[in-house]
Amino acid sequence: MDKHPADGLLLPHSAHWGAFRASWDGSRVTVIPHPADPAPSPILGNFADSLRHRARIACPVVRRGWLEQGPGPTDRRGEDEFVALPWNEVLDRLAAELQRVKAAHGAEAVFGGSYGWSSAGRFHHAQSQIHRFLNVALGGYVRSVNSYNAGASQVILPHVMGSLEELFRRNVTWEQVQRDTELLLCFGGMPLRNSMIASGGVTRHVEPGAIARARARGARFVLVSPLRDDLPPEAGAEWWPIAIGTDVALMLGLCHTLVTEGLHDGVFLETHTTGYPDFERYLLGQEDGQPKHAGWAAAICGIGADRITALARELAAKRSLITVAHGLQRAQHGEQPVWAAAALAAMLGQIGLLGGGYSYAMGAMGHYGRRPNAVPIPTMPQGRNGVRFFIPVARIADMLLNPGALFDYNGERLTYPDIRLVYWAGGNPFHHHQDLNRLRQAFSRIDTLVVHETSWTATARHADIVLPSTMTLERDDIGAAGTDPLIHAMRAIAPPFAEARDDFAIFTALSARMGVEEAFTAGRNAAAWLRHLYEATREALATKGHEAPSFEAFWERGEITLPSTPDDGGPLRAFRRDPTAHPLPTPSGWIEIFSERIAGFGYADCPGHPAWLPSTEQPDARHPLRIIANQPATRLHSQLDFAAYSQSSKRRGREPARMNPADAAARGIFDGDIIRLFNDRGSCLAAATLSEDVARGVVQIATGAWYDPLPDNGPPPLCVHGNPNVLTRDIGTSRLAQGSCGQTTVAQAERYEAPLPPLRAYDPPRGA
Ligand SMILES: Nc1nc2c(c(=O)[nH]1)N[C@H]1C(S)=C(S)[C@@H](COP(=O)(O)OP(=O)(O)OC[C@H]3O[C@@H](n4cnc5c(=O)[nH]c(N)nc54)[C@H](O)[C@@H]3O)O[C@H]1N2
Ligand SMILES: Nc1nc2c(c(=O)[nH]1)N[C@H]1C(S)=C(S)[C@@H](COP(=O)(O)OP(=O)(O)OC[C@H]3O[C@@H](n4cnc5c(=O)[nH]c(N)nc54)[C@H](O)[C@@H]3O)O[C@H]1N2
Ligand SMILES: [Mo]
Repeated sequence: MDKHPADGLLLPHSAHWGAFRASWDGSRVTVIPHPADPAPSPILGNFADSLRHRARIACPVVRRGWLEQGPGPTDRRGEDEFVALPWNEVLDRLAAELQRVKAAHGAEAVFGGSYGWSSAGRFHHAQSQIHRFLNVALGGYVRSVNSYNAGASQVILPHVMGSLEELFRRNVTWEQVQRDTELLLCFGGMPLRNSMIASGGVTRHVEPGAIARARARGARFVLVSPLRDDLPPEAGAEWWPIAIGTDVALMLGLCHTLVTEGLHDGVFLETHTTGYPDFERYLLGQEDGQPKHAGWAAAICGIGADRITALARELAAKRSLITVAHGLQRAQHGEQPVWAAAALAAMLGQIGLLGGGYSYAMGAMGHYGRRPNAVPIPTMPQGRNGVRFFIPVARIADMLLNPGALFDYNGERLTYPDIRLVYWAGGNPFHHHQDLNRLRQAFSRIDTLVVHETSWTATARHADIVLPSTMTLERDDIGAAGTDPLIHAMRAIAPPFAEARDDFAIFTALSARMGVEEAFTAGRNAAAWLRHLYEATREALATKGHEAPSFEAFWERGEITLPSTPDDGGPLRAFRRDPTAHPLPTPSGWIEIFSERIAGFGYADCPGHPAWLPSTEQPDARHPLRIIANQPATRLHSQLDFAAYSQSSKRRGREPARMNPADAAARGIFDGDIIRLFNDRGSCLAAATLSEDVARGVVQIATGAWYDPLPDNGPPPLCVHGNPNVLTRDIGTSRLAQGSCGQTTVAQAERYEAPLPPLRAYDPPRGA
């Protein structure tokens, strides 16, 4: 039993999936959701058995090959055994290795992009800590830009409407949806499992209530998605099971109907958009000889032409809101549905109206559809990065495999740096990246991989140096998100596991060895940092005349409430009212339905207006099934996959793969059978789960099952657990954004007849 001063006390804490009170009895965590949360996330259930699970990393370790032969390329990563070393020795060796790489190759040989969600606290935020450390200790690092969330939309939207964060985090709110919207057209849906999550956390999960109240008032939901449960039953949605990757054709069919029936808003297009005439020529087929009429769209997307024309009329007649899930743009040409939906909404002329227009990504996370805070939340300063190299985040394997190669990005021609050392804290590339067998090869090219982790993820297993981090429940922090009015005192409820240390403490010790401790810590310990970070928010509150409690008062109360911005529709409403006084941050200041700038880049895979560009990967005789690899309902990404609630979804320990009973019957697959999903890139096992909620020809397998390769079954090895990223394609969305294409791929499914291999993903590797 691990004793702690907080034993048995219920103390406030917060996670990306919500705020709560927790206590620790020496072996288990008890969690009580925050009283203000009308719909707490069941993902809270993953904390109970997490802190002392065997998957936790107990002490610092070094890969034997690295220790004995020194740094360098090797295909032993992920297979070698580890050697436990005392903290002092491992930190000495790591500091020396960082200094070697910096002296021999410069800071541009260090990739510290280190993408990942880590935990919700703003001080112990692993991303901020590692970036600050690398800036201070090495003068910088090769960084990554954009996210796996929104890799395509983050790049296209600023050209055509404005920044994703500025425009869409303050736009149509859930309050407006429940009061004003009459028709919601949801591409990819707004699944409650997804809106439960927000980076930094949300206290009140308002979405189920808002959807139910909108429907009770008479609002109608149309769900365009391969999965019926991408909207909750509360929505009572009409389900349009579209062929995956064909939404742009449907959108164009709707646009074509609007223009040919004179239902488009010519005044709005004239006064608030630029380039519509070019788009109209394309719609009418004057560019390529093919009118994009409803019948044309129907043949591509599998939705009847009559339904398309009827929906276009209904959209024009009602207060209509269009939403597009992030998932649609995590695909080849993912920029197009984001842009085509903007064009459709512009033609409807309701952008900026109460409850109408376009709310990109609404429902994809808890941040959207809320009122942002009127004062800044605490954030950890990261310092200055002196290295000019960067990559769009999902190009990591390309970068490691092709040093010196040129690539296109957003109108620029950039060079991949020659990376020798990769340093990760707070993310799991063997969760988030595509084509994991290729990623494995990429990691075999470098000299050294350093990972800070709480638990034995596949990324930690592939590292040369593994340093055990504390989990959020083991340290004090401040929980806050820019879209949640509550700031939480996150109190430590349990002592650190075994030899685990906070990332901040690890970087402080490394800084001391590298002669930069004072610059890294700024003379503060963790407790002093919490006060310091809180002070910025307190000052902003005081300046604006709000109650501004002292840090002690905040810590004692456990939370304080920040003022919110008004529900005023944000920049899009202001732009609608007066486009001259409140232009959008695009080159023209208007919504760009044709973009001169994008056209000027000359990319065939992202032309000057929204266009139907089919994926170059289509189902064929060998791989007739479409895979949807979407967000998991029972966890956040791969976090705490070993814990109780995530485990409750597994069958015979394997990740469930949902498929339509007709597709299962055609393959002799029964509910609960272990199946093998495979394509030319890789294969994984999964547990067949039959459901009429899945469109025919589709297999849905959530991301986040820990990669568990069976080495003697390859190459490439079989993942015996069910990580779909062994199947997905590692290509950019287009030369414009170079975003991730992880959402979908093609594969075949068959019953797995061989004896079921044991799962080893949660067992510590040899020597650890
Ligand atoms: N095929 C496919 N792939 C996808 C997606 C998809 O739709 N399909 N979605 C993508 C998306 S949207 C995203 S955002 C990514 C998510 O990818 P990631 O953000 O990399 O996934 P997480 O599992 O959240 O990884 C966070 C890691 O941080 C660790 N951690 C938690 N707290 C701490 C801490 O305090 N210190 C340290 N050092 N570590 C900590 C956790 O144990 C965990 O391993 O995945 C992407 N990958
Ligand atoms: N429980 C839980 N919630 C989460 C997360 C998590 O890991 N767990 N992750 C969070 C993060 S980091 C992010 S970025 C968001 C992600 O938000 P999204 O990316 O929007 O979420 P996904 O579940 O990947 O995709 C949403 C749906 O899009 C549908 N879809 C896929 N392809 C197509 C298509 O071609 N056409 C149409 N019409 N539909 C399609 C799929 O059926 C899928 O269920 O979720 C957040 N919420
Ligand atoms: Mo994400």
